[in-house]
Amino acid sequence: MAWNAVFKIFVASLCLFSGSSTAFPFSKRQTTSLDIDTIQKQALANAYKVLDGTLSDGMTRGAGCTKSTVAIRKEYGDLTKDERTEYIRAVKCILSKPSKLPAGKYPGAKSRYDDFVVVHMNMTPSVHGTVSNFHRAYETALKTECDYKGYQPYWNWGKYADLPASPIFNGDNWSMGGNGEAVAHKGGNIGRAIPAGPGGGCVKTGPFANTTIHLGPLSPTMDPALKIKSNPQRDGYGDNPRCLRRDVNNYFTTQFLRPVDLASHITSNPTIGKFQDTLQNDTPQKAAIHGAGHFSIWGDPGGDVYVSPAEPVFWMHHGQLDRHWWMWANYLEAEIKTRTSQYEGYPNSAKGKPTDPQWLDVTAPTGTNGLPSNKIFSTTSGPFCYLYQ
Ligand SMILES: *[C@@H]1O[C@H](CO)[C@@H](O)[C@H](O)[C@H]1NC(C)=O
Ligand SMILES: *[C@@H]1O[C@H](CO)[C@@H](O)[C@H](O)[C@H]1NC(C)=O
Ligand SMILES: [Cu+2]
Repeated sequence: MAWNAVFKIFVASLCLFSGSSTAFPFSKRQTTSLDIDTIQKQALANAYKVLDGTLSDGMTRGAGCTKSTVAIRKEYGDLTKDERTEYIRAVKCILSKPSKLPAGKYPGAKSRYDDFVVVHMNMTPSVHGTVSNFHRAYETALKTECDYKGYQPYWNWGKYADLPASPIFNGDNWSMGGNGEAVAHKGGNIGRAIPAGPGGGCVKTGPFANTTIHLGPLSPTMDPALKIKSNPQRDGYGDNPRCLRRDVNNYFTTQFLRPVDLASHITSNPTIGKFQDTLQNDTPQKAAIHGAGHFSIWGDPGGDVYVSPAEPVFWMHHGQLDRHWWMWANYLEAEIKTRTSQYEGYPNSAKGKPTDPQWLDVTAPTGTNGLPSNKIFSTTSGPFCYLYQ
């Protein structure tokens, strides 16, 4: 499968929100001069108005989600060291719990964490109407199965032009582990040629040093000269123990994920269809945001469209995709109602319906497997009650 086609499914919460190409009466009034911090502030202010009932997003919500109870998801670098330590503990806890998948069916599923990887590998080819709840289900597992007290942090792509030196990847005790060791390797072609980054080897520093990956690879993108072992099964579900590799690089953060790129993507794509397409599809001039985030981490399994959730930072990237969509849907008061209710599935696949169920198999939080898509449009309705700061 081609990279661009396959990568569409990665947009977790976002994948769903594609479609309607109705012309927007407000598009002329939009300005590209808003910066991303202002967009975030406006979105949050509007979201609070929705919660206190002075603005409607068209969703019904129970009395339980209010200004005083709403969870605030934070950027990883904005967490205190104690909060980061608690998040790292919870991720390691999920990594250490037993799988809930049928024994023997997926030999590489060695842990509860791997359940999420298998569910993602299963849903990758089927694209629309499947993934939207995925990173939220992971957050729920951290909380309910590992007693995590915080919320899913996100990685603000625009914040770190020097990504290997960021609090996420700097390799200190409060990071998500360092870059892969520097090894000689070639770049790759992922629809566009990209140069090799400064890593490429195994992660040897920080809390996720020496992490073992079991599933995949299924769609490897690293230099074949690195001789990353093939999976014993063609479907990638066999047990293939190998090190977590990264090639964290600044190729994308310095060209395509700058604050100005993020702000311009939000302000210049007023319809959901354009917003979704431009998020997913590279042009000769620009690498699209979604893949750009994945390939800023790259490595194995980070650069493998099927197996990438086995990279522990996957969830922060998808948290940020959710936030990016949330900002787009909320920053203009007059658009909230329209933008929060749009659903069509993927531009290049059959159109979805708002009632399409969301199947997350053994990773679904209790009582939510098969939830209709229209129950997850707002981050403060249905089973959700969170905002972004
Ligand atoms: C980081 O963690 C390691 C292993 O737990 C420990 O030995 C080291 O002292 C810690 N470093 C700092 C700066 O806390
Ligand atoms: C990782 O494994 C290497 C051996 O390959 C070992 O020297 C190192 O201490 C290990 N690091 C951690 C943090 O476990
Ligand atoms: Cu993705």
